[in-house]
Amino acid sequence: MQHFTKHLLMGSAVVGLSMAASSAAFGDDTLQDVMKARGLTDKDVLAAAKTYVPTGGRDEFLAFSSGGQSGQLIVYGIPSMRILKYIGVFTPEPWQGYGFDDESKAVLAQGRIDGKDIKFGDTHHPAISETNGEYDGQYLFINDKNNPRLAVVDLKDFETKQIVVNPIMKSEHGGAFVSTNTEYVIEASQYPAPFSKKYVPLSKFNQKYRGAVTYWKFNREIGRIEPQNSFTVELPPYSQDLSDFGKGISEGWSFTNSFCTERYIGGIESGRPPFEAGCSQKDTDFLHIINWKKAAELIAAGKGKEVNGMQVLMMKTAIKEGVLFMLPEAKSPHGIDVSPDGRYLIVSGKLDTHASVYDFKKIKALIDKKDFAGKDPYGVPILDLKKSLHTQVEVGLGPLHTQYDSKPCTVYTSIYVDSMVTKWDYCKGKVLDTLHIHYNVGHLMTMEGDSVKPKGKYLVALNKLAIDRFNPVGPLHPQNHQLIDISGDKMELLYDMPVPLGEPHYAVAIAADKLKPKIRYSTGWNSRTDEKSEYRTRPGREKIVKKDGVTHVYGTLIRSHITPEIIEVEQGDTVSVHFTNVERAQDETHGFAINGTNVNLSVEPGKTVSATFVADKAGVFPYYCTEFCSALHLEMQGYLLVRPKGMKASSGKTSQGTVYTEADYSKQVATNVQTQEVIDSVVGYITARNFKDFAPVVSLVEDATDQLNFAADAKKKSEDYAVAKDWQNATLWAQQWFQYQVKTADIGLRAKTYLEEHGAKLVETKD
Ligand code: K7E
Ligand code: CUA
Repeated sequence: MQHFTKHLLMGSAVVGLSMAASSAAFGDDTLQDVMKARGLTDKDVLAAAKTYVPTGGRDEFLAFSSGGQSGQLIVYGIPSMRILKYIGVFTPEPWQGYGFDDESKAVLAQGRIDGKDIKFGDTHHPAISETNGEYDGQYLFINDKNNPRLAVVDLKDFETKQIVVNPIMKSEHGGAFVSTNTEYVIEASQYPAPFSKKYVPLSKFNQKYRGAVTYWKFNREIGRIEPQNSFTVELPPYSQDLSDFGKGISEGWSFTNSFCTERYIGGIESGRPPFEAGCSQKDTDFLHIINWKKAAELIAAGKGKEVNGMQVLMMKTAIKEGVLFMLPEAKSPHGIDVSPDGRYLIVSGKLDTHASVYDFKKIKALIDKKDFAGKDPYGVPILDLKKSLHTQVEVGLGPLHTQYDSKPCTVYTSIYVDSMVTKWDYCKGKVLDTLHIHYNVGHLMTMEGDSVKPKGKYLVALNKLAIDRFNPVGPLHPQNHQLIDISGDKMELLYDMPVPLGEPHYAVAIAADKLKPKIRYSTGWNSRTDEKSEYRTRPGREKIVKKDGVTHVYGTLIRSHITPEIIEVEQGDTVSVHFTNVERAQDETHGFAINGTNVNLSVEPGKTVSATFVADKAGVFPYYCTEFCSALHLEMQGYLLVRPKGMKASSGKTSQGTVYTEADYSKQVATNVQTQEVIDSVVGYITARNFKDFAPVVSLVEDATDQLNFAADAKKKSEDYAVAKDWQNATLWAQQWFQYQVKTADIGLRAKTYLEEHGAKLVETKD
């Protein structure tokens, strides 16, 4: 024990020594030696230096990448490409307890479709909330293509707060994209289907199948989508694809492209040429141009029709009121990307070699003059392609997505078939540079590239195939995100990052300093509803109560114990455990898992989470904390005892462990007195410095003070027992007193280290 305390005190000194030793060994190698030994070129070393973030350092940007079929989000830093977090969105994520505690289960349950739990999500496009067209770092939205759903993630704690289900679509690809002040989040359907849930034969495709684009109303005050204030515009049964909102001069408009405007229906099994052949007969498909501001007004004026609880502006009304227009675009387009000033729309046809730049000024003039080239089969006015174009540029074979640089007129387009990125000037219409990519690039991402003020600097190519880029790990390969330096005239490839979590279609990156996530929750917080939990519990107020047939356990978690330590119920009881993490220290998450029950909680400081289950089997079920939270983490344990139905609770004595004597008591007290000296010296160090200037240290000090109060409490108990000569209890409480001291010392040392590393200054003492 004494040794342990000393070790705690020495902690920082020991680390210091070993670092000195290893840097000496490191120092024997010159950079040249290392380059030679590892076969690195000057270019490699330069790339390494550009991406390396020294230990303890921070990245300049954070990227939020779709986790594809995993239904999750991946958060990583740029330029280091270090993965920081996965965020559970449409699927359970055990580490975060997402989908295991009652609070987050309620979020996932919002994503049920017709009462059915959907166990995966096909996430494609994340979008960060915007204020005046700039990323504001408050919220993030992401879509599920397979089951048309949209999720809201709050960037205050990087947690999923809401899932909404689109009630009329059967698939959805053109989301999520936000309007310039995040009034709406757009979601466009992909594969045409009837709005109803009924069977409709394919022979009725043209009449009964439809596309749609939904504008989900976002209420920033409460951080939630309001389905009752959202609406949809009905579209022809084309396969609508990606979308984007207008801004600047195109503010109030949105754009959605489409493929298979042939409305071709395959059927290889019955001898018909397949979809892929029939869906690319025409040379052009249609960009849908929608005046969403006007559509919103029409809905507000009662011109919508309710379909499955959703307000829909039917095509007929949309055409009559001048809300919907079509613009031809080169064969099988994919991305539509609006320029930062909102004037230009860049679209590329996957089966073409060109990127087309449309000029919204020209489009708007044609619409205002009602200068149309024709109508589609549903009566939607079609604008003239040539009259709307600014320019077309040959960028390569299979162009997909375009991203904007901070440099004027500069864009990057992913070229799928040629496996390259083309940098080009969309004002002058000329190619500036190309870079070979490994392999088959999908989306590209520049820093804050979808905003009105792209930040340039880096480009990430989100590649579909990794093939031979990494150590082989079986037939299923990771995806590859390639980091490219775009600060100079030539693009430079810097780094390959394997992404082992579904196909990450798209990602968005934001300047890291715009994000201000919280360090801990205010105590007793339900993070999923963003309010105080009705089950919050203060230390000392833990209890087990039976109410309406449910045994509620109101517990707390703090280093290093779970209160209560024993939960006894009767077989068949419904048990609802509620745990509040009462820690104030940063990063002191506790887990809580019970054997055989699927109960698995992650309880971050301040959070209250619950798990409700039926104790259907009699037996003994240990529970414990799943996060290595302190030296006595393994002792953070307890038992759930489930008595067979009808059996009386046992009143027998429990095992007390070792039998203690007065000598044991005195020995423990001596250890505690020495430990206290250690604590006092750490406290002395901290209080002699301007620790109040460091918020994290202030929390640690508060936390340590709590622990010291607990220690004082245990000390008092041990002394009372000693007076009564009950050496058993006196020694056990003296040991508990020591446990609290150890925690105090642990926190104290963390505070001391923080002060040392952040240049705290000595303050004048008044005595
Ligand atoms: Cu091109 Cu869904 Cu945006 Cu995949 S999508 S790449
Ligand atoms: Cu708490 Cu381990």
